[in-house]
Amino acid sequence: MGTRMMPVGAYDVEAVRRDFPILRQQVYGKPLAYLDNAATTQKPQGVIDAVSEYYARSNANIHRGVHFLSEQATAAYEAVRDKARAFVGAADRSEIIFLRGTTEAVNLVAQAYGRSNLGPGDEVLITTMEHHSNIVPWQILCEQTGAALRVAPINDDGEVILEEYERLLRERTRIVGITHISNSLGTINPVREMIAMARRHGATVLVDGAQATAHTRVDVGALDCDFYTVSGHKMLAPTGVGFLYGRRQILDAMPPYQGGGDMIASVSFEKTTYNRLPQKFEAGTPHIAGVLGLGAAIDYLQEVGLERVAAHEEDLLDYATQKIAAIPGVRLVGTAQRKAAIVGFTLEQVHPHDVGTILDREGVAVRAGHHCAQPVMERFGVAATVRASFALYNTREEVDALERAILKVREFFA
Ligand code: C6P
Repeated sequence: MGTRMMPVGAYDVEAVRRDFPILRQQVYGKPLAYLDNAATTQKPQGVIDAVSEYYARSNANIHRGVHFLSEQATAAYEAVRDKARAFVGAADRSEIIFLRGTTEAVNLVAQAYGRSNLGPGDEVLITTMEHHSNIVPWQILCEQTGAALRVAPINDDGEVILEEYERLLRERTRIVGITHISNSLGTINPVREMIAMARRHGATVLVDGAQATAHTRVDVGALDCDFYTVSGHKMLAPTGVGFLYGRRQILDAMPPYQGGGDMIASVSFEKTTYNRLPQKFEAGTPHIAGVLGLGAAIDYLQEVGLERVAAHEEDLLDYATQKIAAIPGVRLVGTAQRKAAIVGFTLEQVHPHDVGTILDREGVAVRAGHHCAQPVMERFGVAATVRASFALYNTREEVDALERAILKVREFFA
């Protein structure tokens, strides 16, 4: 599948870039510097090929047909479940539920686990830095059950204040939802420590891994979390696919999330019984092509090596932080000690959307806005930020292009 030619040893970013056809283009006559990876990453040729080969050669529905193509598609789909299990260090393949991504995963847990386990007086604890996907499903759950939502505050660097977090863990805390890496601040949370604290208080813990899996190695066994969510499109895979890891005993005891085909053992008008894990939570025809693309993305990340990716991105983060912070009028938003390669900032006197638009004309793609984390914006007293977010194929030259473009914005508004 892969067409990579990267030598073992040195990190050859140019070789990585060659695997991503979209990066070869120019926009507005300028080389594209794609720095919006927290929104979605680009896809290597191996992922694109996995999707198109499925449609060209083995398209069929899975788990249903007795014919050759269906058996092939089923085997390929289930093989990705094994890859995903190993990728996040889960103990059992039935703990991997293929879904649309993190949003669907959190909603599944809130509805299927939360509604049957929470009642009036119970509490759900999250943090100020959560993405709306890890806020709103819990608010809906609280409205439905009479439970209350509690929020652990963050400090001026964008780090969770651990003493406050621990103080908010109480006897009635049933669920804790925390992000592994903040999409707006870049903070890498001390999730292992936070999970251990929550478990000491008997809470069930969900970790939002949307921003983590393309940048750092994840081991759900070592983390000891109950749920971990993955968005495929943020880790080189197609959009519309991801998965939920769930601890087996908890998933087994949970009622289904959605009803339909594939999630049943038998159906009659008198009584329907449900399928085993993981099919119990995979109602209807899934995104088969997407899952195959996800398998190719996992292969690609494993081949390049997440430790090497992390080291490369750390270098980019240091370089970019130094360059951007030195520009007069820049205020960094998110200065945690442990950070992923995400740099959020504002520029004095210029609206972030204007910054984003001018950067775009220079070929530099960033995101400007609230990043679906409005409580973070409120905490820092800004309406929006500009966010540059890096991935394994970005270069120091692209950071230089970003710096030049920000300086142009300053000149333009001076
Ligand atoms: N953040 C961003 O530009 P989905 O859309 O379901 O794959 O993931 C939602 C989500 C959940 N948690 C975190 C920490 C996220 O960053 C995201 C998606 C994108 O930052 C789009 S808003």
